Amino acid sequence: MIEDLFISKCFNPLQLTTFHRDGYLSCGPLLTTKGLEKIRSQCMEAWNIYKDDFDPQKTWLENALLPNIHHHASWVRKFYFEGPLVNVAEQIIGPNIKAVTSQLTFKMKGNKMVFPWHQDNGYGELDPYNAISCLTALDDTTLQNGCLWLIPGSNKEGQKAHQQLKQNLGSTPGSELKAIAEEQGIPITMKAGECLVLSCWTLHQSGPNLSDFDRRILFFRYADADAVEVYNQRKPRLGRLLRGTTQFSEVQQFEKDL
Ligand SMILES: O=C(O)CCC(=O)C(=O)O
Repeated sequence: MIEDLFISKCFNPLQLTTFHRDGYLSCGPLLTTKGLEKIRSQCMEAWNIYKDDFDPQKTWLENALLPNIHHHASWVRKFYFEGPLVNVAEQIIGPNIKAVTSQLTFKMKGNKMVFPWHQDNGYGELDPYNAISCLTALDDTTLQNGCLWLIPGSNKEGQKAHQQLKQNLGSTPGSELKAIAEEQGIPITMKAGECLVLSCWTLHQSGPNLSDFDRRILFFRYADADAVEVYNQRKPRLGRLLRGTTQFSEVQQFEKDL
């Protein structure tokens, strides 16, 4: 039963105003204890099949990222396609919604790599610019184990120039961006099962995991159903249509039977 696993969520108007002003908002817990256990265990099954132990010679992507986790874990798929975040996405983006990214970003103990300052629209620029990233903590995230840092209000500054971050996650972004970010960034700690929603323009980073505990995050991104990839000749971004309609037939069909 979905109700045993997921906790429904609806922002009030004040919360929505806060989200649009600050570029982020905590949803609080979205997974029950049972839901958290189920999702964590399915994610770990997939992780152990596809990923090795942390290796400092490997890139951040190789060590910490497992894409398309909804292909490998049925309860993650339900959470992604039918869970409480779909309503949140509709409140923020509007009536037409697609699910455009699901991945694990697991900073396991021993992983001391930072994920440098960036906007999620810096990796994969989508237009319209109202996509959201939703980070659900599968462990408590702390200052010691590499919680997220972000700059409140940075969403108001729009699209930033990123230095080939897609290929080069281990490097630092432009020095100006880094200096501003380090002065203004705040840490966001979370309890396992809680979720943080970010605007596609909110600058964020995460630090090294210096603790003896894993720091596992389940990452989803939702976008307007007609969102296009600016970096890819404005082709429609493929993602399962979750709400409303789209002008693109390939989106209508995408992962329809998953
Ligand atoms: O999981 C992390 O440490 C950072 C994740 C992140 O910033 C992202 O996926 O955009």
